[in-house]
Amino acid sequence: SSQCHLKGEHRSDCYPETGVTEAACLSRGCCWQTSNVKGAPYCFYPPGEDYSVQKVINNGRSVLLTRSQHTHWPNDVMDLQADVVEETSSRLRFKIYDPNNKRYEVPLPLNKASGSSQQTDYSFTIDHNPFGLTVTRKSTNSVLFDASLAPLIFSDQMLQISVGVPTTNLYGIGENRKPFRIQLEKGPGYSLWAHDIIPEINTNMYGSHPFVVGIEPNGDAFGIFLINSNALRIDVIPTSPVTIRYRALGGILDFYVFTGPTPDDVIDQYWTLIGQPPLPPYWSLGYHLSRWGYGGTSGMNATIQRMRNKQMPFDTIWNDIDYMVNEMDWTYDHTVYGQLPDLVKDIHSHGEKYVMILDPGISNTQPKGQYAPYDDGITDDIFVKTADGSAPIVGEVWPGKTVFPDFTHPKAEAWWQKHAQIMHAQLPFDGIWIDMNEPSNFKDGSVTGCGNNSLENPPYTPPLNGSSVIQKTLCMSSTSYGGLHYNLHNLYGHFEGKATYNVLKNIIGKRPFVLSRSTFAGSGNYVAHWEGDNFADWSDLYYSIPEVLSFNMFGIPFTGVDICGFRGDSDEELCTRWLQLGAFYPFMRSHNQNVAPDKDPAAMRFSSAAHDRNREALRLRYRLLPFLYSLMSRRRAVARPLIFQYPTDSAAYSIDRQFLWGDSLLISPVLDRGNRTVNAYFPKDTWYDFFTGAEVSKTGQWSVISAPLDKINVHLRGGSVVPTQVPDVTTEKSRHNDFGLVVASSGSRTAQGFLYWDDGETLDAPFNNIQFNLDGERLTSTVKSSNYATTMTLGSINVYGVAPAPSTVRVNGMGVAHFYDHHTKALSVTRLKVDLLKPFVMTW
Ligand code: MIG
Repeated sequence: SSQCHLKGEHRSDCYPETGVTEAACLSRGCCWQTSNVKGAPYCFYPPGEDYSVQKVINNGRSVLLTRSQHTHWPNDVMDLQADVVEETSSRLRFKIYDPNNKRYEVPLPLNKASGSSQQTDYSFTIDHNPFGLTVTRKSTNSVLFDASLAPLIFSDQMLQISVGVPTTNLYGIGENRKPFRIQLEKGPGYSLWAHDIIPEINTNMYGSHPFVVGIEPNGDAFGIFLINSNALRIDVIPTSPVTIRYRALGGILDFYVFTGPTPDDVIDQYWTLIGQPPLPPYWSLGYHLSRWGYGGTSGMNATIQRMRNKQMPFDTIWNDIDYMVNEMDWTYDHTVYGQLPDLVKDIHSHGEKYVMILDPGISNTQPKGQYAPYDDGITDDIFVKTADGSAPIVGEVWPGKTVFPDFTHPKAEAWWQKHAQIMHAQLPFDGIWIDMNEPSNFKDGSVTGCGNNSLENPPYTPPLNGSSVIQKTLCMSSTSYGGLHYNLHNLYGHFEGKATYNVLKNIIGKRPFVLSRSTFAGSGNYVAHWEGDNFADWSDLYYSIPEVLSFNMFGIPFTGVDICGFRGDSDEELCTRWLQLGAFYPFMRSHNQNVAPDKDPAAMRFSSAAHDRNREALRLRYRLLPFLYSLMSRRRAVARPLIFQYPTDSAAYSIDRQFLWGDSLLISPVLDRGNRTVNAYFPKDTWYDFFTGAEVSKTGQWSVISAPLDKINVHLRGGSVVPTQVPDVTTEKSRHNDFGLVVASSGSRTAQGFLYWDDGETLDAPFNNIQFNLDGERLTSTVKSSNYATTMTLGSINVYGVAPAPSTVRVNGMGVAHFYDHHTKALSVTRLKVDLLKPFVMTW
């Protein structure tokens, strides 16, 4: 019909499932027209059949909507309300919901702004017929969020909205494996549905983070967050403007738009809403040693001994599921792991820490009275139940048949704590690793399958691994205290993480360390994250960077991947390169599958030359820990893409083979076998080789730089001061060593930096904060805070970009011996004994 003439970019897909035909399309009452526009659907909703505004209320900030015709999706909500709330000057909330029947909403405490903001960086317009909303950046008139493009669909199990955005530079949407910048030319789509699957392109992975950041051509940035925990499909369609099409299988449409304007501002605005991650314990910033299948304490001991013998820094040793009896939580195997309590004592006496794994599945097949975690859970009634609520739903995981704790249940945390405490009395663990919390189930739904209903078989299912929502997880109709698994699935790991964090905090009375595989927006308040079951090859080495950068946007900066790869074999070159890059993951852990050969840095099958290189990578990590800790203390992203620092540099849009730590260090790893050079981009700025102080001569361009096997390229941005510390074999030791400063002079011969320091473990610890400032030939410190009583000695200072050669160097007025390299223009002073808790002055 004539009303079906609609330009491709304005069409809204009426047949998102596969197998569309003209007949099938028309039978839905939709339009069928071919199109040359890439990504445009042939089958689309007729324009005009959409919601329109019936009534404006609340001073133009809320509207009542209605539609006259049903869509083909079951149970359209015909009457809706949409609210626009100007929450802060840089944050707008846009919520579409059913005003007559309360629907499921994500039960997370967002940091709600107190009131309506008067002064905003944005304006908004509501279109009436059809209904639409646009949000415009006032300073540039750029339309950041254009939800007026296509019909809105709001049926019970299929909600769809399309949002136009003013840029092709988009980042975020996870957890999915992909290059850091969303590759628009591929018209990509992402399904967000927590799933136990090996990391692969185009598949839904362990967590859900419906957050995207856009960087406009002028460098202004904005963010869009849809808070919805149902299964989501987010397609990024290369129309003009680019369309982000959201489909949700339930809940409501609840958006937050952040206006930046810098990329860091956007991240800050997002984190302010979902929660800023707490500072982790200092030891957890050290290197973590883990594998599945040590074969008992003897195997653990062998690994520990070779690490210690070779003076390789590490802070922790971890146990995977093989430490348990029959893989049952809160047990340990009294045969091959019988010595574990003694080993943990030995670990602690060396200043090392112990972390072990827990899976959510609780065995329900033990004789009554034999397995208290199950018996108590039944008494407390805290397991996820079948659809009718009559009994716990039974799945199968490592211990065989299991039931699943309902961490939304008010009694679940006390139950978890009771068993943690009993275990802790025998094995005083320092951190907890929670795995399989998508939740993963070896059976689809349950051991007896699921009912046949619209929850298990929703009218629309996004492309999913296994193509079904129940694949490798619980039935959608199973019930928790907080509601249906259908709604809560993507939050299972989040609630387990929260409970585990609280329990650990209660037991040890210090900052908890919890590592979780499944996460949701806000999980960074409780947990660190790793990428799951990656593979020991070079491509997985590369994909670790987008993963780490994305999670630094998602509010879980404390992220890494299994160094050297979890699955498969590896060789010493790959492991060395991975340790070098891994030294710059905020969370640095090696882990290994049970069937894979040893890949630890001191593995016997690696040459002693490889051992030396690996030790260097670990020592570099430990040397930089005070800087990493200081970065983490800011509660901001730690690992950052270049584009966040140089948002107007179009050459940096797609760079994800290099990244920054804070705004100071540029890390340019080797990501290919055999390479002894790196093609690295240096944004227009001043850059120095971190190790030699030599200035990079050409910036604003790509350069091939040398990268021998024993070196990772790290460059320091002019204008930065990086605090370091003499490395040692554990953080307990290194924390007592001398500090150092590496100071990089900017073009205007200035530099700034700071050192945050506390006892590394106390909650709300008193802290010291020392700021450093370079101004020409004068470096000074200011002690901003000195509430943590300790000794902090500055042993060395390196200043890069010093010219002309200094004749005398004074520290606190006293002449000191110095070394000046005429070639690199680096000035260094060593053997200092400066008290960092008093202001100092260095002049030359
Ligand atoms: O079904 O506990 O991602 O790190 O070694 C595999 C065994 C279960 C998956 C985790 C991996 C861990 C493994 N686990």
